[in-house]
Parts: sequence; C-alpha cells; structure tokens
Amino acid sequence: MNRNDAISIVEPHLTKERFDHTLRVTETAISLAKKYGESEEKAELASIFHDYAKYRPLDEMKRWIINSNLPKDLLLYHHELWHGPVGSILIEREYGIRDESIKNAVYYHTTGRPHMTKLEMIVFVADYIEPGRSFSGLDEVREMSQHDLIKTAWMVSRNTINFLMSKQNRIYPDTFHAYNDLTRQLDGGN
Ligand code: DGI
Ligand code: FE
Ligand code: FE
Repeated sequence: MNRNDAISIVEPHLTKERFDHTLRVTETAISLAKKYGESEEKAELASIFHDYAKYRPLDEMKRWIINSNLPKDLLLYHHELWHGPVGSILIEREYGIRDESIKNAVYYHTTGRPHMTKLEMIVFVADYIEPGRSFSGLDEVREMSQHDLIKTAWMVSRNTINFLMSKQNRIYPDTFHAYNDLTRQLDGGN
C-alpha cells in the first residue's frame, strides 16, 4: 500500500488534530528510520496506521478484545491502551496488512514491550517526540533521538511510567516489561 492510499484510509477515522499528529509521527519515524537503518516504507505505513483505532467506540474495542486472541487483561486497564492492539487487528482485517513487523509496531506503540524491534522502537519514540508534543523533559529525549535509539526508547518508557505513577494510574505489565528490558540492554545485557 502506498503512502497516499494509507493516508486517505486513515484520515476519515481521525479528528483533524489526531490526523495532523499522525502526519508528524510519520515524518519523525521516517527520519529515525533513515538514521538507524530501518525500512522507511515500513516506518511510514506503521506510523500512518498507529492511531487508526483511536476513536473506535469503547464497546466495539471491547468486543474485539473479547472475541480475538488479544490478551483479556487489557480490559482491566485503561481503555487508552486498547487502540494499539485493536488497530493491529483491524488493519489486517480491513486493509489486508499482514506484515507482522508493521502490525506489531502498531500493537505496541503505546506500551512498548520486551525485545522491541527497531521498527517498534521507532514508532514508539516518534509518537512521543513528534514536533507537536510538549511533555516536560522532551528536549532531552529529542536530543538523545539523534544519537541512540535504545537509550531514547528507554527515556520514553521511563518518562511515561513516571508520569503515570505521579497520577496514581495503573500501569500495564508490558509498559513495565519494556522499561526493564531496555534498562537491561543499557546495562550491557546483564
Ligand atoms: O495515542 P496517543 O495519544 O498519540 O499516544 P499513546 O498511544 O502513546 O498513549 C495514549 C495514553 O496511554 C498516554 O496518555 C499514555 C498512556 N499510557 C501508556 N502506557 C500506559 C498508559 N496508561 C495507563 N493507564 N497505563 C499504561 O501502562
Ligand atoms: Fe496511540
Ligand atoms: Fe499517537
């Protein structure tokens, strides 16, 4: 699927703000793919679709989780966590995107997971650092994204967990597992 087809599919499913965010994530991910030697086409497609399911009705997302092989524990956590996993299913069923590497980059873009691929880290990071975002501590993360993808993904994971803990939110296990795995990699794999 080419860029224009993907964009025209996704646009009607998103608000104007979310669509503009998606375009900025896409440009950011393509530039990270260039820098870190990942396929620019995959980074582009995964980014265009990463928030595809963001505005699906909650009861529809719930049905997908119950009736597919997605982990049921998602239902015990905030519904913000559902659009990645559900999106990865919908893009295959509705548009025939079967490439597991792209589906996984969509699936894990919110939480991360252990042993993230380069493509998964690129979408995870691009979603966080795209130029429209203004989280505190973001300058440091953007600067690191020019040097070290793993360290950058680690910072995104750490900042997200800090933010969620400061709000007394529950944290999904994949979110913690991503942080632990990235920390282990920074420690030299031990
Ligand atoms: O869809 P976006 O807004 O572009 O960004 P996103 O998919 O990365 O994140 C959606 C929200 O999910 C964001 O506010 C952070 C939050 N989040 C990430 N990990 C967890 C989480 N929320 C909870 N409750 N638990 C998590 O583990
Ligand atoms: Fe998202
Ligand atoms: Fe996003």
